[in-house]
Order: sequence, then C-alpha cells, then structure tokens
Amino acid sequence: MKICAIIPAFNEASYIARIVEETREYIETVIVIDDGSEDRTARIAQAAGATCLGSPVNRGKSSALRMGIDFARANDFTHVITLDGDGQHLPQDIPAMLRVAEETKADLVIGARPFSRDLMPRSRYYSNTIGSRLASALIGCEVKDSQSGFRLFRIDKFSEIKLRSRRYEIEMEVLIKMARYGCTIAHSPIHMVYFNDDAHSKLRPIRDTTRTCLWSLAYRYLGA
Ligand SMILES: Nc1nc2c(ncn2[C@@H]2O[C@H](COP(=O)(O)OP(=O)(O)OP(=O)(O)O)[C@@H](O)[C@H]2O)c(=O)[nH]1
Ligand SMILES: [Mg+2]
Repeated sequence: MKICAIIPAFNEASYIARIVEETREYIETVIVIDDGSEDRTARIAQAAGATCLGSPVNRGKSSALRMGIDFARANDFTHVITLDGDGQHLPQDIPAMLRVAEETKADLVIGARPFSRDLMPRSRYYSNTIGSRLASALIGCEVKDSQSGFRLFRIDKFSEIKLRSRRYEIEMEVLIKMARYGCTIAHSPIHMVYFNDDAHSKLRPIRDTTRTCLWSLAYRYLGA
C-alpha cells in the first residue's frame, strides 16, 4: 500500500495547519488542493508540510479531489485517504481505517459517522440517513454513510473509472463507479465534529443535494 492523503480546502486558513500536521503523523504525503481561496489556505498548508495543488479559479470540491487523485495516480500511489480540511474529520481516526483496509482487503473503506439527531443539524441528519439508504439501494449493498468524505480507497482501478463530478457529487460517483467495477466496501467508525454555524459550511443544501441526487441517477442508470 503506497498511500497519500488528499484534503480539499477552500478558505480553511483557520483549520488547515492543524489538519495537515495531524494527518502527517500517520501519512507521509499530504496533498492539499486549494482552488481560489481568498485567505492564506495554500500558504499555511505548505508551511505545515503539505504538497499544494490547485488553481486560481474555484472549481468545486469534487474537481479538487479529482485533481488530487490524478496527482496520486501520476505519482504511483496505490491508495488515497480523503478527508475534509474544515476540522470536521479527525486524523486520529486514520489508523483504524488503515487497519480495516488491511483486515478486510476492501477496495473502499468508508469512514462512517455516528448519525445522531442530537449531535448533528436536523437537515444533515435526514439528508445523510435517507441518502445512505438510497445509495444502498442504488448499488445493491449496505452503505452506512454514503456522503462521508473521509475515505480510504484503491486508485489502481481508476484508469478504467472516469470521474467527472465538480461540486459535492464525488462521494456518490466513486461509490457507484467502484461498485460497478466489482470493488468491495467496508466501513470504519469515525468521529464527527459539528460547528454551530452554517457559515462554516460551503455546501448549499438544496442546490447541492439536488445536484447530487440527479448526478447519482445519471451515474447509475445513464452510465455518465
Ligand atoms: N478546493 C476546494 N475545496 C472545497 C470546495 N468546496 C468545499 N471544499 C472543501 O471540502 C471540504 C468539505 O466542504 P463542506 O462545505 O464543509 O462540505 P461538507 O463537510 O460535506 O458539508 P457540511 O456537513 O455542511 O459541513 C472542506 O474542507 C472544504 O474546504 C471547493 O470549491 N474547492
Ligand atoms: Mg464540512
């Protein structure tokens, strides 16, 4: 397993140094993709030891992750761990995910959040629980947390798998396309941090959830 971490980060200057430093305790190569942040995200990430990629123009979280995956493939990494740069994912969960990958030999290990109505905003509780059930039905096996961006997966099949997502659809796209190529899925429980302000998130619930649903159907049924 030759593994790197990929962290999409857009205006995350307050969090990115800690995430990069803590991730580097477990994974040597940490790639941060910043496309057009108005703050010092990229410079701070680089100072913390990350390799920084990106573009001056904002292209969306999924485009950023695709750029990271392309870089990892070009540099002969066999696996990637993706996690958010906004402080919601704890790098301390990485060793357990690596253990699950080793023990199960699964091609995709999903960091599964504890869904709790007390701990997460109501809209996220429903979109994530309903979304995970729909995803399970779409791909025909149990997916505990379809929207989790904290994942470990093999990228050596990605010469056949073409990704095209731009905004928040990539989690569903990777699931659907890896399942299509017979990849196996396992889960590893992770912690989840929620902040009590909506400004923290870049996701626009109605627009982005609608986009994700429509694209998921296109990936699953139209071969997009
Ligand atoms: N490079 C890049 N990163 C992005 C972009 N949009 C979001 N991100 C990053 O992707 C990660 C997740 O973004 P969020 O907007 O918090 O989305 P989320 O965590 O799925 O949604 P919430 O549950 O509402 O927080 C964070 O690290 C963001 O900085 C983007 O356009 N470009
Ligand atoms: Mg977030």
